[in-house]
Amino acid sequence: MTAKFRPITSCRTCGASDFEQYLDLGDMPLANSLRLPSDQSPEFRAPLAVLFCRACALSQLSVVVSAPAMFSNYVYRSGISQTFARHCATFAAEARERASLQESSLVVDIGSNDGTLLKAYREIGCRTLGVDPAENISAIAVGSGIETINDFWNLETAGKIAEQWGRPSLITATNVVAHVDDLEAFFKAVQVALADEGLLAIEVPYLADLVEKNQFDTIYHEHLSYFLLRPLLRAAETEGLFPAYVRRIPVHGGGLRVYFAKDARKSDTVTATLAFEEEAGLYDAAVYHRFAREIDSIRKDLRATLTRLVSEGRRIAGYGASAKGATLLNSIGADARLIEYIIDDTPEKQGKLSPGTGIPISDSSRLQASHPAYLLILAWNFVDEIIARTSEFSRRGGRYIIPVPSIRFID
Ligand code: JHZ
Repeated sequence: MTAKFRPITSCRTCGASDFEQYLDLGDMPLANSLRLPSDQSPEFRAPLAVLFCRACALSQLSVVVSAPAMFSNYVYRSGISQTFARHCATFAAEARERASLQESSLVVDIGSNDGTLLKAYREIGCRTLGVDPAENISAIAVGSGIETINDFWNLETAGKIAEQWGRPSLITATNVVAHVDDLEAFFKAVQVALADEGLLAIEVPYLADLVEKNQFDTIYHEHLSYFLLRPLLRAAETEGLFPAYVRRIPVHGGGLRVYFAKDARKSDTVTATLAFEEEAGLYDAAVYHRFAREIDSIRKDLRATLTRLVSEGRRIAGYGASAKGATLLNSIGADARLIEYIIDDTPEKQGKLSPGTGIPISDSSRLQASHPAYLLILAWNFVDEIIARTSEFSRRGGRYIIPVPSIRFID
């Protein structure tokens, strides 16, 4: 599918056109567009820059890449990490209480991927239904018994669900809302499908964590918005969805989990989170300009350290061909001379090349056979799990490099 992009002209949540750019990572390939070694066609690239909306403080990319090109065939599978599967189980237990789910309750997951989250709801006895635009990944979910509609979330899909399956007591969307260009249509469709007493529970990466922990690599074309609670509430409230409860979650480096209901409720958690954002200066552009300056020096440090190690004859491999890894590697101009290969346990990624850098992606047998001196952990959100998986590498004296918040070595 041919990718296209268009510049944004107004803010996704408030409609204003008063932007201030604070980060420019240059033209970048699509983070999950892995290539076959035989593919000689020119690689698609689009600007990767972040704008701050002076009116409502939503950070957002300066361009929107066409969604079908990014999501109709997908390589990311949420079930590869056990840490994430455990996170889904605790989320399901919490949401069961909050949404008073019964055995017969229907749970719909938007962007259901391989069905990992819905399996947790199936475990607690609910009826489940996934919605996901990726044909290949939906087929994996269906293969493991998770009924899935292979489509984007929109009014048509929502209407079809309400008519054919009934209105869900809980709709979930984890790591989806940041990927959505038309938030109005997204929340409108939730409003149509959701039972009157039902809840929408979403998880989004939190901009407060991104800035505090220098997670610049989580910026890529799929992530159109970088949310604070305030602009997120504004978008949902416009469509009659009101916050019932919010909390910070540790997964993927730090996010927000927000429950929305159709009736306005008072929540101390919402008041406290908004107060925190105000006090932390997150509604002011200055904090983001500071962040951007820090990112510049982190990229330089990382590039210099890796280059020095290689010039001293040390071999470096990567672990986790994550989307954020693509931003990180491209932002330091890495190629296979710097990072020899990347290990990833996702079958869909193996045998392909990391976008922009051309670094080959292999299964873990290559690590055992080739003994690099260092492993650069590109999925730093799962550092403990990856270290546990590669105990043989460290037993032989291999060292880990963690790139963010700033370069750090682990023996
Ligand atoms: P991981 C994805 O980003 C894409 P990515 C998406 N756009 C999004 O929003 C975020 O998730 C939340 C591999 N791995 O999860 C699996 C192993 O091989 O950090 C993945 O390829 N072995 C939806 O891609 C990668 O690492 C392991 O033991 O940045 C991790 O990618 C573990 C733990 C991971 O998300």
